Amino acid sequence: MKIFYSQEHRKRQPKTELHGGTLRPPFECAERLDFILAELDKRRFGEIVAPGSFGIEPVTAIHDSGFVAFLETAWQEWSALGYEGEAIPTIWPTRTMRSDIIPEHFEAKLGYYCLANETSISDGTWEAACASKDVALSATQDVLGGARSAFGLCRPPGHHAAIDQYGGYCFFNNAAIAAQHARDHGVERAAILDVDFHHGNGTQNIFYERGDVLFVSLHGDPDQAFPHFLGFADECGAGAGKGCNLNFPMPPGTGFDAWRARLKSAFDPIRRFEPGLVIVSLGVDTFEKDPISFFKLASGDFTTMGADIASLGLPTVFLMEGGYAVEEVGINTVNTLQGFAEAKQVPYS
Ligand code: Q9C
Ligand code: ZN
Repeated sequence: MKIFYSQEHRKRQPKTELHGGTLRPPFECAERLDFILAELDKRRFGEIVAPGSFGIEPVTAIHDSGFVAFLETAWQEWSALGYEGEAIPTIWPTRTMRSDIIPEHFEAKLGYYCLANETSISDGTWEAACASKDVALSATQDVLGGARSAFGLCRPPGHHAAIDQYGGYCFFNNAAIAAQHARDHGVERAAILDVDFHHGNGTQNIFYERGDVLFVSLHGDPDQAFPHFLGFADECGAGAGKGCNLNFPMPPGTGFDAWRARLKSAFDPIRRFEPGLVIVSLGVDTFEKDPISFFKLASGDFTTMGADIASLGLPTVFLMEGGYAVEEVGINTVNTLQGFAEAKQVPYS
């Protein structure tokens, strides 16, 4: 399996995450990828490949162009304001205010284009986000070219990024950009299976009214977990997308047996959709020791998960999302990939 990876992610080194009322070093840090690379190397698993350059068009095919332009210059515009810290919004167009005016003032723009302010914008964020989508697109291209599977080692992650909003450590929605790329290159229907602990609100937002991309997400009940305001079981898609959005929220303490039962119940709808490929939003923050999540998967369960996903018998693009127990992020991620790679190949029927 080819592992697509770019050093450019290191350009994003934020110093701050707003957490519990204080600014702390971000959970989503560059070291996460060091542990994944080290584990791949230790097991001699996969072949590391540099991504190609796909330009900005695949991004604007998914995201609002004003949002993309905002991100491109956000750090420079923030720096010009002369503050000491990183860019964090303090005001939003919430329920009681107007959201139909795109503001001129940069601090207002920050709130307009942001959905959660744990995520600081820092120097190099744009460059890292651009490299991350190129990693996702390269992995997708590999599978479109006939590979059974590929892994895009994306950082920053993507699944919380909506059409015109960043947050939850995400800027560009890598999985959505990848799915659209597949659609534009001969794949009639694409499925996105999101196994990150958190609901993929951005991916849902992007494809909610589309019938050509199935979105399936297993996640912590939004009643109890970030992103809190989306990801409930009754969100099934709308218009042409009716029936093409499936949410499986689960309560605190959920272990692998219960989680796996929900995963398997999602396989029939995925098969019936007859996708040309499946994109797995691979977060390993379902791990029992994850510092910000509440599922109870053990490291060995990720191997089983990978094999289960292989049983779909579909061309598969894995894209890195979350996972914050840094010491074990490598083991859990590579377990999933290896479980997939070593599973008996079951022909699609
Ligand atoms: N104060 C991903 O896994 N904050 N994003 C949670 C902690 C945001 C997670 C609350 C979590 C975002 C890609
Ligand atoms: Zn997550």
